[in-house]
Amino acid sequence: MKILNFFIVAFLLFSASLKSQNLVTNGDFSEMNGSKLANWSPSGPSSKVTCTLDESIFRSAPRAVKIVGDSVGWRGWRNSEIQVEAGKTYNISFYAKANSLGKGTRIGISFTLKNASNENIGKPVFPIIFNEGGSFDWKLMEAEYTIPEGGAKIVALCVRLDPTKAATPDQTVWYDDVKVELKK
Ligand SMILES: [Ca+2]
Repeated sequence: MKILNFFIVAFLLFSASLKSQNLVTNGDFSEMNGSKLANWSPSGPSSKVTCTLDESIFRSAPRAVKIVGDSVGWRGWRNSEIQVEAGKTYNISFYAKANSLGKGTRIGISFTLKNASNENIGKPVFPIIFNEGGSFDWKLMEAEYTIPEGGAKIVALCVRLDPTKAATPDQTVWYDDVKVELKK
């Protein structure tokens, strides 16, 4: 029986090692650092778009992030840097829920790529953009992205709300379970 238990444990460890690791620290928004969200901070130029935490609406307990805005100018929640390897492909994903998004308002994720010398490579990348407006319940959005030559880290990974002029008041997006995983 002991030998059988050993094989079961060994198999479980092996299975766990096959799963991709989420490179986004605190991607499920579960960890706090005092009164602030660990590893994430509000970011962006708009003073009329607000970033808050929501502990009543979430996909995974105990919370999700919420962004509300009705004016032009984006704002979002920004993560700290992620080490990546040039030439490798990564799966980028998150769950989003939305209320009353105006026509043309963009939600999604953006980041900047840097090389090992901390210099930007190209322009900011928008691997996932949704701009069809409306309201919807938790929905998985995902994309693959291959790191170009010289790329060493992803910085300013940001889940965001970019309202347009035609936006409706109180348009809201929630994000949860943000992941960047090496594609196997
Ligand atoms: Ca969560």
